[in-house]
Amino acid sequence: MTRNLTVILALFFIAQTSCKQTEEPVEQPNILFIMTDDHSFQTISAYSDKLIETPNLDRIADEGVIFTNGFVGNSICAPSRATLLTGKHTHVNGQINNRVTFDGSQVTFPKLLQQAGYQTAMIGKWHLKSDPTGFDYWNILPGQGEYYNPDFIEMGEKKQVEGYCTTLTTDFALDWLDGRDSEKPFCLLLHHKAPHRTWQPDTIHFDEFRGKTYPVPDNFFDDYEGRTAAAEQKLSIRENDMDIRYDLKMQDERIESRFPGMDHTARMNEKQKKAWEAHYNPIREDYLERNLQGKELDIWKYQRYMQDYLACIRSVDENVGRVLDYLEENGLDENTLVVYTSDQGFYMGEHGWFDKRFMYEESLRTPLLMRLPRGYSAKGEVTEMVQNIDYAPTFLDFAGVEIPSEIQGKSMKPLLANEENVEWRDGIYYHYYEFPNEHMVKRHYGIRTDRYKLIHFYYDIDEWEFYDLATDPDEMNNLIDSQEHAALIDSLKTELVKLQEKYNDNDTDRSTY
Ligand code: SGN
Ligand code: CA
Repeated sequence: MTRNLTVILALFFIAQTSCKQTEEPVEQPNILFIMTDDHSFQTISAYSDKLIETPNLDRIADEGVIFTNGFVGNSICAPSRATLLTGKHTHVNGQINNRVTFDGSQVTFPKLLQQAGYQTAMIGKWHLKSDPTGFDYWNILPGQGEYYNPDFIEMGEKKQVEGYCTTLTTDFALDWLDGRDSEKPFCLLLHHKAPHRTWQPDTIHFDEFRGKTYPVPDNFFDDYEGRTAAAEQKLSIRENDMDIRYDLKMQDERIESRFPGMDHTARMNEKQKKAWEAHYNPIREDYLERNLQGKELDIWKYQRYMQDYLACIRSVDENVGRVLDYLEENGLDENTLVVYTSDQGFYMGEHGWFDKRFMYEESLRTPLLMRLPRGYSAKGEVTEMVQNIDYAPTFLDFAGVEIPSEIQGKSMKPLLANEENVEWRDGIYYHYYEFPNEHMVKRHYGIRTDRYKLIHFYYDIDEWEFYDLATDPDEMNNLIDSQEHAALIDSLKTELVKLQEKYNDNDTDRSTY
C-alpha cells in the first residue's frame, strides 16, 4: 500500500514537472541574443570536448537545444550581422562584404520589436560602420574594437574604459538590464569582440593555457589537390599569413615579422603589461632557443594559436555564466529566450588554416544554442538546416509580430515548439564576395543539402567543387569530375539555380560588386 502510494506520488510529481512542457507559451518573451565573433563550434564542449570544456555555454544546451546544422549565408562579419538584423541574404540587404556601409534605414527586427513595445539594446561589437538604428540604447565598440582597455561609443559618445573587453561588454549589458523598465519585455543584443584575431586573452587566463598542447587536425598538412581556391588562399597557419609576432605575440626584433612595429601592450596599464610580459617573454625566449623549422615550427604555431584562442573562449564562457546567473537571480530565466551563436565559424587548424570565408564546413557551420522560455518544449538536438536569415523571423514570431513578406528566412519557432510535420528546407544557399582582399579567398557561391555540397568559385577562376559529406566530412576529395556522381551533380546545379531564383540572387558570376 505504502509502496503504491509512493508510486502514485512519484507519478503525480513527474506529471507536475512535465507540466512545464504543456504550459502556455510566454507572450512576448524577453530575447537575449549573445553573439561572439569567430567562435568555432569545435571549441564548445556541447559540440565537442576535444579542445576545451565550456561549462556555461553547455548549460544553455543542456537546459535547452543545440542546433547541429546551423549555418551562415556569407561567412564574414559585417555581412553576417546585416543578415541577422534584416533576415535577408547579403545581396539583398547590400552588406556583401566588410567594406561597404550598412544601410540602417532598412527594416530590421529590433525596429519591429521596438514598435511592438520591446525595449531594445545593442551592446558590444557592431562593425557595420553606420550608427545602430532600432535600439533604445547602444554602446558599441568602434570598428573591430580592442581587447585591452577598449574604447566604447555610448549613444554617439566615445570613451576609453579600463578593463578586458569581454568582461566590460558583459558589465555594460548587466548594467543595462538592471536599469531597464521591468514592465516591458526586452531584446538585448550582447555581441562580443572575442575571440576575433589577434586572440588576446585576459591576463587572468594566461596560466590555464600556458604550455598546453592540443590534437592537430588530420588534414592540417592538406596539399589542396583538386582545389585551386583552397590552394591559393592566404589564411594558412603554416605560411606567414599567421605572423609569429603579430598573431602569436612573440615581440622581438630578432623575429622576422610582417608587422615589425606592432606592440600588443600598447593599450595596457603597467599592471596588465607586467602580467603580459611575464607570460609571453619566457615563451618567446624558449622559441628563440629552439629554432624550430619545417613541420615542427608549423605545429608549434598551431599550439600557440590554440592556447590564445582558447584562453579568449574561457573569458567568453565565464561571462556567459555571469549573464545566466543574473537571469536566474532576477527571475528572468523562465520568460527569456537565450540565444548563443557566433557571426560565423572558424578554422582550428583544419586544412592548415585559421580564419573563415570558405563554404567548407568549419566556417559555414556556426554554433547555435538556445534556452527556451516557458511553454516551448524542444530539448536536445535540432538537426534541421537553419541559417542566419532565420533569426529575425524567429524573434518576431516569438514576440507575436507579423513577419514581413520580404524577409527571406523562416521562423524556427515551430521547431522549438515541437510542432508536428514542420515543413523545412532541403538546401541552404551561400554566397561570399570579399575578393580580392585580405586572406584571398575567392568569390564563390553554392548549395549545401543534408549530404552534399556544390560550390562554384568564380571571378578570376571558373571552378566547381562537389563533396559527399557522408563519405568525406573533411572535404578533401573534390568529386566534381566523378562519373558516378554526374547525375547528382546536375540535379544539384538545378537546385542551386532554383535557390538563386528564390532568393533573388541574379547577379552571380559577374564582377559588378
Ligand atoms: C581583420 C583580420 C582578418 C579578418 C578580418 C575580418 N585581420 O581584418 O584576419 O579576416 O578582420 O574579420 S587583423 O589583422 O585585423 O586581425 S571579421 O570577423 O571582422 O569579418
Ligand atoms: Ca567574425
